[in-house]
Amino acid sequence: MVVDGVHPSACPLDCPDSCTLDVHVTGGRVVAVRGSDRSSLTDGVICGKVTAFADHMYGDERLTLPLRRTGPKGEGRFEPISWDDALDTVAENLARVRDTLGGEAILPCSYGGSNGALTEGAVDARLFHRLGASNLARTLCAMPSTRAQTGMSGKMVGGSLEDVAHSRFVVLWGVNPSATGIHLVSRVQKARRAGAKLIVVDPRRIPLARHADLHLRLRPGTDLPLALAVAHELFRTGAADRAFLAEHCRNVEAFEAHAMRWSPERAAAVAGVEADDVRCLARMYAEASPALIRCGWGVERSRNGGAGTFAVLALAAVAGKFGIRGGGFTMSNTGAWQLSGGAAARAEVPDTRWVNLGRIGRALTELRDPPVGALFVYNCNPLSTCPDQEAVRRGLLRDDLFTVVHEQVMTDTARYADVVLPATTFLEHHDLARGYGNLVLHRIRPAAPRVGESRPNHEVFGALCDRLGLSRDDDPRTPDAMADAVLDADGHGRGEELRAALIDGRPAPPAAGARPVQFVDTFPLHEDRRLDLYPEELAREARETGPEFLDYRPDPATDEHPLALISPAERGTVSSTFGQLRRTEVRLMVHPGDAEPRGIADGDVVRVFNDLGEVRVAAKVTDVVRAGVVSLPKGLWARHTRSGTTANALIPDALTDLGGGLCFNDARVEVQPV
Ligand SMILES: Nc1nc2c(c(=O)[nH]1)N[C@H]1C(S)=C(S)[C@@H](COP(=O)(O)OP(=O)(O)OC[C@H]3O[C@@H](n4cnc5c(=O)[nH]c(N)nc54)[C@H](O)[C@@H]3O)O[C@H]1N2
Ligand SMILES: Nc1nc2c(c(=O)[nH]1)N[C@H]1C(S)=C(S)[C@@H](COP(=O)(O)OP(=O)(O)OC[C@H]3O[C@@H](n4cnc5c(=O)[nH]c(N)nc54)[C@H](O)[C@@H]3O)O[C@H]1N2
Ligand SMILES: [Mo]
Repeated sequence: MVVDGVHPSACPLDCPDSCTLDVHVTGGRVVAVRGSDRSSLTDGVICGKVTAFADHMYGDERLTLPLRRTGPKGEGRFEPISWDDALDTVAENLARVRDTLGGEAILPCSYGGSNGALTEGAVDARLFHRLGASNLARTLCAMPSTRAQTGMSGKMVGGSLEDVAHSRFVVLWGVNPSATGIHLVSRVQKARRAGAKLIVVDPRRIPLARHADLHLRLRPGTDLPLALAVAHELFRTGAADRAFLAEHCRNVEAFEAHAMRWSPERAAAVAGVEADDVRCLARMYAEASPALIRCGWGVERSRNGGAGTFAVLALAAVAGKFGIRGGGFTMSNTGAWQLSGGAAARAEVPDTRWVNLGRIGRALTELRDPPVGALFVYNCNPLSTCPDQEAVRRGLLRDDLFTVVHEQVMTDTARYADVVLPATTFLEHHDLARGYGNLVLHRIRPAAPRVGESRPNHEVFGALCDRLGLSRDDDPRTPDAMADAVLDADGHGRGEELRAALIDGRPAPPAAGARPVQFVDTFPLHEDRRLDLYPEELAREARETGPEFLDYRPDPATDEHPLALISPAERGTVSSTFGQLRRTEVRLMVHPGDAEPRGIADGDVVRVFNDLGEVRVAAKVTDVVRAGVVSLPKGLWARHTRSGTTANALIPDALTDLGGGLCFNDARVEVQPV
């Protein structure tokens, strides 16, 4: 029972900051969500999105009842049905598809809606694994960079975001914290006030670039040659830390050989920056301490994304920037935890085919033996967030596909469902969430009564397991039993300790501590505790997908489609989450040097197109983007453009060099006035 008052909670949305929250409830409704000071990173401050979370919970578009489709797919006409009817229909269809086409014809589709261990990979995994469904390769984000980090260090924990305030040199490389993790902004500003230099490497002038000492506005997808050229300069000028490299790294020669092929001049020509700026970055970095590289996810989403991320992070080793608070690198800190919802699933991963989520359009339209007969979407809005939007749409339109969508609001994807199930939000259900930037673990409990008849994931999947005869007596079913199962399986053996720590909404630190220093408190997880600068596993993987590891894969621009399209994160949404609340008009950013020869004036409606599709939107002529690059926000809904298509309609489903990730920042397009 949830009562009025102020309840502790935490945000499990897909964001590095994992804020600790206080939720004010009056008359059974959330009236305010505020940042708590129970955790030092949050420090009483949260973003506008979660401050306004009540608008998402209680807005007109919130789903409150189970629905059955009454019109053609995509039209969005539904009628309410009871939960019993809805669950019976879903169970019957899953059983039908399994019995006629085989378990592999069932495809789960989930990604970043909830980063919690009780809402993702838990009872859902129990259902799909026991059904013998196809396995989902969750590639939409962080795959290339995870491969790079794992190969280099086994995913060594990075520094805490709080400690950025101690840095005297901060490189923001392909990250825009003003939108995507606001607590870094105040720490960067604090460091700057204490004299730190700030470097930004981004094709756009992000808000923090206005305060930067140096801004390298590279062409998208050219981080690899740029970072190798910085390494080249460090080696050439004798600034490389040979003692650190000898003691703590392996395969230095192979990395150095690749770096020496990229003079600042050669890299500058490819990346579209000044060679002097490359040298300047190397010199300033070599001289500064503590010096930090904060790498974001803008780098990984291209043909060179895995190797590019690798080369960026390797600079900290070449320059020997570890062993000091505020130094080293930081990117994803999930390596700090060895916890997974799988411990609550109690189900083996079946030996069935793997389907790459980023190629779901292809999967729905082309897979045979068996084709996909049932699609179960939850924690995800694939029509808005996956590549090749028109292929995804063609797949969702198939008459012989049974689609169920478990959602909080009527997303673009949900409009194509046969059955829509209303989902609770994180203020209405239990979860266990670990930060991927902030080093915290939270036990989330319901802070407010459920809206309408919405239900949490574990209840829906549990009910389906029951109906399909897949439940077992010893399955953890209640949130507490599930949380205990996850914590008891902690790879660091800290189950008891974590359980005791996670009371009263207090966050718990990882085994490495809340503010670890690299090469003091945390080390590479390889057996010899060394960083590998040319890992054999990555060399093998690169060879399977193209040229050698750390060899540059050239720009795919053509005469017909000369402009690079990027689609970075926006302040008001998390991917497509909260998109229904977006009221402002969306515009395509075009550089004046690209707009003028095409006869495009500010505010004109333009067609952005390539062989895959077309988007019609108004143009914003601005030098926030560099020449040769156009930008549309990620996570748009159909309603946000004149054509009902978004950037994803222009993004091919080509895979990155490592990890089978997606090239969201590597599409090529042309733009014309309409
Ligand atoms: N408000 C908000 N917060 C979010 C999200 C959101 O959608 N909205 N998304 C969440 C998620 S899922 C993630 S993964 C993180 C992502 O967090 P970030 O890494 O900050 O996000 P992105 O916006 O993808 O990319 C960052 C920057 O990379 C730049 N960029 C594009 N291409 C390149 C390139 O080739 N090289 C370089 N160096 N830079 C490039 C873009 O211009 C952008 O400014 O944020 C999370 N937080
Ligand atoms: N063009 C372009 N596309 C991109 C990217 C890009 O840079 N450019 N970035 C990619 C990135 S970084 C990411 S992470 C992906 C994200 O892609 P998605 O995983 O599709 O993320 P969201 O758009 O946030 O959709 C998540 C949905 O889950 C729902 N949800 C939230 N909590 C729950 C829950 O507890 N239960 C259920 N059943 N549903 C819930 C939300 O309401 C929301 O509609 O998008 C990728 N797509
Ligand atoms: Mo992401």
